[in-house]
Amino acid sequence: MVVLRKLPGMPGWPAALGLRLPQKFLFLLFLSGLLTLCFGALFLLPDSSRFKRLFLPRRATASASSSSSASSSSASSSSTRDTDLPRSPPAAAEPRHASPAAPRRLREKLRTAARMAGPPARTAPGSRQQVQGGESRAQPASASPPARETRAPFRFDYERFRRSLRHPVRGGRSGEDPETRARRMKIKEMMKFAWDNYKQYALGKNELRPLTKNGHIGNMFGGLRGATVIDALDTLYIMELEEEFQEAKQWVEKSFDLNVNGEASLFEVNIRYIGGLLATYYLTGEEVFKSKALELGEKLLPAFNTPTGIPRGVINLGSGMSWSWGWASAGSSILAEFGTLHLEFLHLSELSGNPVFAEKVRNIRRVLSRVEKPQGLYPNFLSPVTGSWVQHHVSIGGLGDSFYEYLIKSWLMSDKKDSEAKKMYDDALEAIEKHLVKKSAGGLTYIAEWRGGILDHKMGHLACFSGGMIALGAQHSTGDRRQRHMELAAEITSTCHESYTRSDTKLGPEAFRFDAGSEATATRLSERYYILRPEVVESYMYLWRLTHQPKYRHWGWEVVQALEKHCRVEAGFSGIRDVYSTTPSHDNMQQSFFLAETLKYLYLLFCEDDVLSLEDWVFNTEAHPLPINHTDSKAAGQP
Ligand code: DMJ
Repeated sequence: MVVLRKLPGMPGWPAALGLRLPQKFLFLLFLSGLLTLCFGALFLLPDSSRFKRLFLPRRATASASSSSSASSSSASSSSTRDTDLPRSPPAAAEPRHASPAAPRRLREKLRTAARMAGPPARTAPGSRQQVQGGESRAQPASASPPARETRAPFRFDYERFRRSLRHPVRGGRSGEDPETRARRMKIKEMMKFAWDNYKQYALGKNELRPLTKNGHIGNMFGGLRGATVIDALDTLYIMELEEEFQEAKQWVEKSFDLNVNGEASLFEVNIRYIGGLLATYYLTGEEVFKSKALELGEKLLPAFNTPTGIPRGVINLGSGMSWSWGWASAGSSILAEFGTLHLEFLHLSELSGNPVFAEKVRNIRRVLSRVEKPQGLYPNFLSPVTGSWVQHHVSIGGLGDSFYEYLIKSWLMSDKKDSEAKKMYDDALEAIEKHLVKKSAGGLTYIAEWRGGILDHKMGHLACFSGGMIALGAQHSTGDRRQRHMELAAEITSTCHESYTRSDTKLGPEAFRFDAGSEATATRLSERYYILRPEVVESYMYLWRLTHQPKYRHWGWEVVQALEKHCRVEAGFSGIRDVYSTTPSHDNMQQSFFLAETLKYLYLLFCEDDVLSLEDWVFNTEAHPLPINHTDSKAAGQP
């Protein structure tokens, strides 16, 4: 040892002290004991200590700290650490935090500290959650096993997933006619224009204000920024806008901050941010998208701590506090919100190995399948406290819409294994057909809204997604039922097309009515606006893919021309205030879903069917593609 070596010309320390042999021996014994103690004490120093980092290998430092302080790891929650979840035990039985060099008593101490700290940080959000009215039941935020140190880290096998796809994600591109190609290229140009202007004037804000050339933040995303970046990612990728995709990716890597403290819509954060990140991860395999999605998913968990497990609509992403929308009757939760989590949450569990996300949405399913449905219909407001309906308003448009969509898509995404979802979808559609589907005097089929048994003969623009959904579901029925549903899907889509063609701008209003002599037109001033919504072109895309009738491409092209004429402005695309007036009155907002959905569905309408094939993908309600779980290829362990 360096300190005891005799230097030339100098007596050694013990000799200099004039010690005899037995004394020298005792001195050496004392010195080595002292050194061992000092080394052991390193383990008790905080992570930040320079000494600790200097003397201990990195791995031992991290693991010791993660087990000895659950609260500190939750505060700095790194997604990869929290979600590299253990599934099976590792070969070595020794806990990872116990360095072989540490003395036994010290190791005991560390074990005790780890036990007292409890389960890993994943469960922490639930524990600091507070709920309005203090009615939260003691519901663990995580049901996964706490003994992380005895299990191997979970890794999602991305390569295997890619081999399970039946088509290349961006398609094969063979033998298309020049007109289709030119139209697709035009839509790609629109996407580039929308992105470039967002990037130039609003990068890092949630949306672009194209008239005033600045950014909009809004209050839906709880302090999160870059809604347009996240919503645009997979569209840029699919359209092969490589440079623009890299710009968006770089923003996510460098500037996308999840440590925010604000009130967010659980639904919007899920469909736009988590959906967009998950889809981009599956398309590209880039870890950053996965880890951000998982980290954000964890932040949403406290919203589920209610007596029924039905989440509340609003959550503070910093504190975990959650509450219901002020406008929702009697503190209720909204069907289209808590019913539109299933697809994303199953994928969060699939990618993390953490069952907590899947458990949350399975519980929602359980509550919904048990509650009594008036005439077989699902009202839009449910109490998260009692689990019963708060008022009887039923709609396949706003407040209800994507709940139905997620039932049929859950079944498809499960490779047709989730038969409960299929049955709930079939039963709901049957009740809708029986009570809500109507024909106007002029012969247009529409889906009315229902208010405690009384029909409101109105269809919202949002309800126009249902043509595509019903066509998609019909593919898996047989005989009469299949034909009836395909006809219904085509008729609804045609009615929605009418709502566009009957306006002066050839764009459709927010809501249209079938009463007092009106047929597919808005009768109220407040319903005349168009905010770049996708639902009508979404149905064109599905019906094109499922029937190949050219009219759907014609109708899609009409929309492209109308958008160019009435919504394109110098610095992006803007919604308009009145679809019945050709004198432009722009709303100065380029919605993020215009890039996520409207332009993506238009583009796909002019693509070959193998681009994001319906055999491999389901689209979440924000048009972010999530893969179908091909169970046959998994079982066989092959592509
Ligand atoms: C999108 O954010 C989603 O489609 C959602 O389901 C409801 N509608 C908007 C676009 O209109």
